[in-house]
Amino acid sequence: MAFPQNFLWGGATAANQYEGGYKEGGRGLSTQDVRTAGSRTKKRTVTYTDTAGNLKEATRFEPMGKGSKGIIADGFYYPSHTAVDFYHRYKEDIALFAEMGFRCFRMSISWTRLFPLGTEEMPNAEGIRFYTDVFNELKKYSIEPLVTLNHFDLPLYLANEKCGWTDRKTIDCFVRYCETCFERFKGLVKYWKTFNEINCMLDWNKLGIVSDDPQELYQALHHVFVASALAVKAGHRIDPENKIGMMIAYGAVYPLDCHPDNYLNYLHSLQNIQWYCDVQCRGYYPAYKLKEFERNHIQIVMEEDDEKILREGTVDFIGFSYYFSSVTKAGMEVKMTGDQSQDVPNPYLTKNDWGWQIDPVGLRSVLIELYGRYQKPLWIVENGFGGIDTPEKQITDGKETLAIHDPYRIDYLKKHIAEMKKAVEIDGVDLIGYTPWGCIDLISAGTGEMRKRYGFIYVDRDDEGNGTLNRYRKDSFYWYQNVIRTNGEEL
Ligand code: BGP
Repeated sequence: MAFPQNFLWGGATAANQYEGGYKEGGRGLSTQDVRTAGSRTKKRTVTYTDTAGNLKEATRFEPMGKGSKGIIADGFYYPSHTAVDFYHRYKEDIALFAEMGFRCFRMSISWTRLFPLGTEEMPNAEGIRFYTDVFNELKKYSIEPLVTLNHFDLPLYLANEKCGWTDRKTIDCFVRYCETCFERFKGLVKYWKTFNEINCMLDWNKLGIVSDDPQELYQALHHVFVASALAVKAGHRIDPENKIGMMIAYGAVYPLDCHPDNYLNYLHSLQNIQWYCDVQCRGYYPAYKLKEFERNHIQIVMEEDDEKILREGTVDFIGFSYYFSSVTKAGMEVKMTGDQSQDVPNPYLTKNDWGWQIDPVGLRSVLIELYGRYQKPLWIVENGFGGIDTPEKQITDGKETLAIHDPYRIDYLKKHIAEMKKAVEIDGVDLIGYTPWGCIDLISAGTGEMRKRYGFIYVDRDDEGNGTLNRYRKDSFYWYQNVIRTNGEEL
């Protein structure tokens, strides 16, 4: 058998795209709650007021300017508010995950459900109760939770009033929140990740930053690194059983051809992604990044203990998302922004409807690359096929239901799992888990749409927020159930 007996098969979600209940149970607003819906051709925006009180919109990388405040405005649709309503339907969903045979379930905790403003000393009791109930429900079916402590959502209050991660004090707020999670959910949760896709955080939604000045962006990110390391240390102290990982968006990258300049650029593109792992796995900024800071006159202000904290707070495993690969050529920089359409097409690959180049072999290459470089256990915490499903009405046992035939999704996952298998069996990679993204249909992070579906479970909801929210098993549901049952032997 290629995969170890205890291999963690499961699926992945995130609170801001799945949970909903945005004003219930004492929850506070987050930066994701002021993000509108978009599409492949129309970018999502943040609605905010400028210092003169004018209502404005900004896309992800447009700096909003000092004094701007994210707000919910009339006439806009904000998909995170209801999302697909895990808040009220978690029992039904977890039962479906159990039916598929999940051994693990990746979810995130909404920071503002526990600390509505982010600055409180004590957590919101209702929030603690909600997650305790969810973890107990998972326990009932022996499903291990894998919890992301921060999946792109920052308390709106911290963003609006404290400039988010630009302010070093946000570190204390985050660490307090993490310590609360480690203490309150001790014995219920063992696997954690600090920040989702840390290499995709350089914008207002994640950092609460209103400028695009690299000096400010990197300083804010430095605070995130320190906060993550402190959280790792706290997690280990509170429960030595805890395994705490980092998380990065990591696609395969190729040089256009064997021209030496293209190869060199490819190496630099890799560094552009790897330096995040270097900091979180090795515990220090790599020399090539420090040189880059120096060239660009960026000076990271560090407090006396920061270097020590980074060294002591290295992670136990690497979690990464893998969806596509990219091609790089001299003069071009590859950024893992998550919603990029690949600028240089790869003639050997096909694309999905959102322009993402499908590359199962690239997943094996990435597993070899990451394991070779860091020798830490790896976990594919996101992977999957975002596509349009066409449900068909059918009558089963006299009741009308929906059938969803999704051979394209099965094909994508089958090919990726086959490559994972080779990485484990042939290349000796220590792979501990696989949690495909959006195991149940949810809101797309990049576009805010519902139509970009990843799930094994179909959710009746459209891009404007209409639909019953009822759940239906897709063909891929039964296929994945058999993959788990045979521990990946039958694909
Ligand atoms: C990653 C995020 C997820 C998820 C996924 C798919 O970047 O961690 O939150 O949504 O990408 O992206 P999208 O939803 O844009 O298809």
